[in-house]
Amino acid sequence: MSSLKESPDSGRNDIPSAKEMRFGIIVSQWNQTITKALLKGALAALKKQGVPDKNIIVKQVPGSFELPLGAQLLEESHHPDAVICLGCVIQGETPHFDYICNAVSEGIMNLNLKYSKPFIFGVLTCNNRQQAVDRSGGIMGNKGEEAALTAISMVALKQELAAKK
Ligand code: DLZ
Repeated sequence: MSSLKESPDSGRNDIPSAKEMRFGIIVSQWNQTITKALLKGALAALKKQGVPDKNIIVKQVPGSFELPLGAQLLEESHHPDAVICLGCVIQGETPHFDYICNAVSEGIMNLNLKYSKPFIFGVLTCNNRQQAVDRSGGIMGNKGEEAALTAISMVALKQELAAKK
């Protein structure tokens, strides 16, 4: 990983095997140069941890605002172990940014609790395009990759705690 700053996933070597896990990825088309790079990072991380291609389904939505519904539809149609939501919202001149960020973060959090399943917030919320470039495979790492590792960790936690029920 190339991240300069410390993050929960920096230098991790405790990521559980994900060979049997199944993932949905929902990715926004807005700022798609950035979101494609996030997707690339997420797919690379899942494959590195042993997830076979057949266990990954990727679907697109028009913008980040649509991520929660897209994630819910993916959950209801495919029942993956986790859904990774990827998007990029860049601050403009109007309060649109705040409305989208608040709606998406709350929407994704609600899905976690509604389905008792990890829905990962892999959405960049940036003040400018450079910040987004830096976080999608640049000097600040790739947040898509981090989102994928977080998804694996949360699926493993759910499996571990389910076994104790
Ligand atoms: C409308 C809009 C704007 C202004 N900016 C972004 C953005 O930076 N990132 C993003 O993912 N989507 C943006 N959108 C689109 C909204 O997410 C949504 O697709 C539309 O408002 C239609 O619901």
